[in-house]
Amino acid sequence: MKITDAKVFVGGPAKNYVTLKIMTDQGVYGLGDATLNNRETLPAAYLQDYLIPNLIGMDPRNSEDIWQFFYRGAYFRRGPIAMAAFGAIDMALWDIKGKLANMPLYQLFGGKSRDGALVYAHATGADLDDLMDSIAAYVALGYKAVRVQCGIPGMPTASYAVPDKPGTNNNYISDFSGIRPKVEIWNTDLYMRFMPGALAEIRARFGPDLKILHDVHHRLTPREAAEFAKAVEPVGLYWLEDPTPAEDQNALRMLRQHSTVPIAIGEVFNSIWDCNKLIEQELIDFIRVAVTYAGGITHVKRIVDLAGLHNVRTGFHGAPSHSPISMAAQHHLNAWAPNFGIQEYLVLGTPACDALFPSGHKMENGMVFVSEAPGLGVDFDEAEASKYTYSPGSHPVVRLEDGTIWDY
Ligand code: CS2
Ligand code: MG
Repeated sequence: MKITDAKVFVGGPAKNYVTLKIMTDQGVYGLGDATLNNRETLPAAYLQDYLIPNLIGMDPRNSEDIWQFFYRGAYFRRGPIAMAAFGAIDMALWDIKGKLANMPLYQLFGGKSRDGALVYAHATGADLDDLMDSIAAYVALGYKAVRVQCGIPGMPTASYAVPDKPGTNNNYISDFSGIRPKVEIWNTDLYMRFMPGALAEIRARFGPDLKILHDVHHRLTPREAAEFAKAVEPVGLYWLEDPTPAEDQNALRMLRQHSTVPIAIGEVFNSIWDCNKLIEQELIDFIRVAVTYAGGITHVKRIVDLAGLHNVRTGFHGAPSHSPISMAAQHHLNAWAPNFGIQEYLVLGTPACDALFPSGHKMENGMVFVSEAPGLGVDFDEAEASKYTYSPGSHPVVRLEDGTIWDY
């Protein structure tokens, strides 16, 4: 069996999705997602200029050898651009494998460990009253878990929380904002003084059953993170996410000495080497990698297995920048993984997105039920795709009030 061609599509409704389609001499094709948020043209170019010319003629069933060929054969390894490009190829090859076997991918991983997989939505508010309304609306929709982000009183600008209404896209990152990033100003003291009390009020309002998640978004130093985690311990968070810049794998040691709040990290990681120490030393409770950014299903399965050895559960990233293709791959992993935790679920879910990516996966009452179709269980409509073009966007850049660059 041979790969005969592969095409890359960049564009989509409200998002610059990077979709890979691999064709074979047996007529079976596979789909992959290489969407690296706000840097979409780079994995697309890596695929078009280097990877696809080498793919042609390879046997699509040899997904492990192809992964090793592109990873170890590249010499200069890892990084989000390369791993997103490999990730799309790997997803597409697994999609082909499932179609050849006439099985949904979770069956090839080892079958189902659960029917429904718990998901969480993003509740946001410009102030605490707004946020309470947003949480209440998601609870009314049947969500059992909600991430809560709030505008901070007196904060000069940055709060990465823009009020939205439940069921809409959490488009707090404008994809089509142009190549020059907005500059937001951040003040850690204001955040540290306000947020623990806000989280306590949310717990008091919604009771002990609601799973409350909060994302610090990499903005605290190790000492500040320890102080914050200690202050929020009585709230009983489901998790505290990215308390410190993720690449500093030692940063969580101090936090772990001062608080039992569960820690989730990993959405910016792109290989097992970014997180193996965090997992082996049990400095985290949830690993947040994404199938696109971390080299596809083959590599993420290795990370899930390592995490399982150390009582670390999955909490895959699922921001709006992930297309229904990589979310489908994650739905299959979530159905199988014995150490599944929760899935972030913000896929656009608009009629335009559903038309571009017809999918058999269902979300009901705060749970996702995986498709039983062979392969990924999602398709891609090239006629729909022709309606969209790439339009540059960029994450905001955050500075402190004295001008120091900080973490977005
Ligand atoms: C956020 C991300 O969902 C999350 O946990 O941290 O949405 C993040 O802001 C974006 O993926 C950045 O592109
Ligand atoms: Mg996050």
